[in-house]
Amino acid sequence: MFGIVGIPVTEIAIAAQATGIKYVGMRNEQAACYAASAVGYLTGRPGVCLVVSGPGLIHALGGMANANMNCWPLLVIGGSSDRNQDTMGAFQEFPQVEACRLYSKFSARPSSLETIPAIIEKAVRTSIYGRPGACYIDIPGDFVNLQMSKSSVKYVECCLPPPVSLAERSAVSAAASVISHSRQPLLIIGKGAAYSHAEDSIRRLVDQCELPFLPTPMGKGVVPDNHPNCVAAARSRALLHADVIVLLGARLNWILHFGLPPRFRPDVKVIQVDICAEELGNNVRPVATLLGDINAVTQQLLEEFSRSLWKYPSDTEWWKRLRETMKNNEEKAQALALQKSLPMNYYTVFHHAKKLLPKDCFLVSEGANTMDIGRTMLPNNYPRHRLDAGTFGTMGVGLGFAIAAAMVAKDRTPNKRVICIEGDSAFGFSGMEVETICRYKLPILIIIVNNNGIYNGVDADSWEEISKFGEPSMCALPNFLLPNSHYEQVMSAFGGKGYFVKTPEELQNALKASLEENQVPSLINVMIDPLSARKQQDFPWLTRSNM
Ligand code: TPP
Repeated sequence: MFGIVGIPVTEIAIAAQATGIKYVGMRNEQAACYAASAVGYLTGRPGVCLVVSGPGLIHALGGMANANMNCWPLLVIGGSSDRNQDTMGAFQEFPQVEACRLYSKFSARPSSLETIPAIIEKAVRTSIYGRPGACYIDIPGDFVNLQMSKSSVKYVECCLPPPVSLAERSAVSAAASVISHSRQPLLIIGKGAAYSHAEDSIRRLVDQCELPFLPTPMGKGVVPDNHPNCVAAARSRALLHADVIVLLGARLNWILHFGLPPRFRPDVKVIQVDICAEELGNNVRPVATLLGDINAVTQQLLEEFSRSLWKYPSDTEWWKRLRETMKNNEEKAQALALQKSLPMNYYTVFHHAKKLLPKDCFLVSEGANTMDIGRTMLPNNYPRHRLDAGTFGTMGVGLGFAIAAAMVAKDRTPNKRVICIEGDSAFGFSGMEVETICRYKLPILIIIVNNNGIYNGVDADSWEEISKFGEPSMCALPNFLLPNSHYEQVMSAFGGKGYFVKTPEELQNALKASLEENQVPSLINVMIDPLSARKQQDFPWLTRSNM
């Protein structure tokens, strides 16, 4: 349970601890809600976000919206004004149940204390059944200290795990037939596949059928990025020329350019595998729809291919073109990474990080260039080990996600590191959660890739010049932030280790030092060229960031 206490929920947090629920006190409800939703993604059971009434709940709405967009389970419990003060202008009064309806699958207030267990069960069940999402429960202040006899409580057993649904057999055969007749097939692995723990079956599908695959940002690691069939380094070309695309828990939304030309062939045949019926047919009319659990449906496909023994030939023109493009793109990125000039560019920073970061770490990332370039440069080897701005493109998720990952790791894999790679703007959205990280001594390493701005910034001299023209609010571009900000001092202010680095050597040393100190949170503030950008792109639509 993550939250911020106050009237009327302090007692709920204390009671939760008394029953053995961990309570993590955060500094803003938005970050608390992001953290709770990330626990839902990582564990398949909703984390809880506990908030006070009115403004507390309103801060959490961002986290609820983000969870719904990502299809992650989440339970928000909000205190609200006493029932006999409703509509009277009570302290922090707000129509909370109504407000949460837009941001949740289920939003309700129990009618009495006795019904709380039943309503919690329904909220938990709703959050994880079907397409996962956020649920809200409203607890009026006067409930909190009400007395009742234990015998009148209607205890309810926790819901059964979500039922696993299979696709129609005819749809599976149709999909297998389309795939086996394709000349340029492509599997796209989304975070839905990660959520459904489909890693073993998808890995077998890739290996058995020798198919090229492309992960979406949080689908990375379902099959390791270093698998020879991963064509992430030729993403645009793979999307543009594939004649058959199999979507495994990935949606044809903005992240996949809606599945439409000019980014895709107009005649591309799409096979959709999804848990949600309403998702099927969005933007492109599919040739086959496989409604069901991604893991179970992938196993159905595997059975079908085991009968036919079909595999995609390894010597096709398609493979040749994909491999050439990958090699070309990797060489371009490598050339930028090895540039010696200072200040460093993005590629140099990630090149050094890649060499030193543990292979099994959680990677949390947000920012525009920082996140986009980092995604291409830093490999993921394990499923559910990448958390980022996601489907909603939300800045501010990073530290909450990192705290959630560290809390989950603490219980299950205690030595696992959480690396949180932030743009300097992105860090600003939830920077005070560094105090939370230090309070709970979480082994999180924050790396800020600092270009003094949003997308781009200016150096200190240019900032001085600009300031001479008048008020920065009138003269400075809206994306500029204060040059050379010492964000690492936020970390040292709370007892963690802070590093300010300008050269590759300083970066390497800071990385080594912070990774050695396993239990000390640290922050490396890496100054880069304020004008550093993505490498030259082959397609005009890739020259500007999407967010
Ligand atoms: N507010 C929210 C909540 N989400 C957003 N996506 C934005 C604003 C718009 N936005 C997109 S990326 C970004 C912002 C503010 C920050 C990019 O700058 P930075 O984090 O420094 O990364 P950089 O691109 O400079 O590496």
